[in-house]
Amino acid sequence: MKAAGQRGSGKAGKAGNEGAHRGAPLSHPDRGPANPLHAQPIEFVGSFPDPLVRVEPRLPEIAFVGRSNVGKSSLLNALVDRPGLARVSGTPGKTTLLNFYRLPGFYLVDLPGYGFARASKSARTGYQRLMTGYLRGRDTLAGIVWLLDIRHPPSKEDREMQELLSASGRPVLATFTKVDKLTRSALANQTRQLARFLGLEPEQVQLSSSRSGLGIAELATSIVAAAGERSA
Ligand SMILES: Nc1nc2c(ncn2[C@@H]2O[C@H](COP(=O)(O)OP(=O)(O)O)[C@@H](O)[C@H]2O)c(=O)[nH]1
Ligand SMILES: [Mg+2]
Repeated sequence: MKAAGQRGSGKAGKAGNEGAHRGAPLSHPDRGPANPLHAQPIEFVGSFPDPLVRVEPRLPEIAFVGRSNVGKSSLLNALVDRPGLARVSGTPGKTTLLNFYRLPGFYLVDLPGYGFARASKSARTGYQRLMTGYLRGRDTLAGIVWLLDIRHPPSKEDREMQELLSASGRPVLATFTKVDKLTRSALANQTRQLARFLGLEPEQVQLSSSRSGLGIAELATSIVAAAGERSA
């Protein structure tokens, strides 16, 4: 991560000696909030097939859901600024495991993706059971980050997930991913349209890009707040 003062003016070298700011980086007014997850240690705990698995210690969990390839693992890595932590894949995977990552006060859970085109009927049923079990039955679940690709209208599976999420009664934060792929004007149009398709106000959605970093600190801030509310 670049520090606030590194914006490429020729004065940078001099400022290094004269600047009064040592220690914690200051957030730059043009850049929005600092990311509260960057300074925290994080470790992979394990992958589990059982949606009600006991993970010790008991802490609140924030889960990431969305179709395969929407950018869940990349987003998780960007949020904690650890590029290789969760495995990023160019080809949609068919894993049906819950991947737990531990921060000091809560877990991040990378859930399996849906909408994998070639999945068999029994794989779909297994997925449905896993997700229903997790989203409805897990009492440590403090919030869900739901990812949708900004470039595509919601799929049938996105609709089904929306129903499952709303039936679960959990706090959900929708984020439209890969916004770096669109021009500024296409972005504004797509945001409006996709939000309308989902019955959301554009303000209820966080735009994000794991590549450019847009929206990452904002999402991290929301995640910390949701986890904190749960443990309070
Ligand atoms: N341009 C762009 N590509 C992304 C972004 N996030 C993920 N990707 C790419 O999308 C593909 C799937 O990402 P991954 O994180 O594995 O998705 P997952 O299946 O939902 O976990 C990979 O090729 C990533 O490099 C993003 O913000 N911008
Ligand atoms: Mg993944």
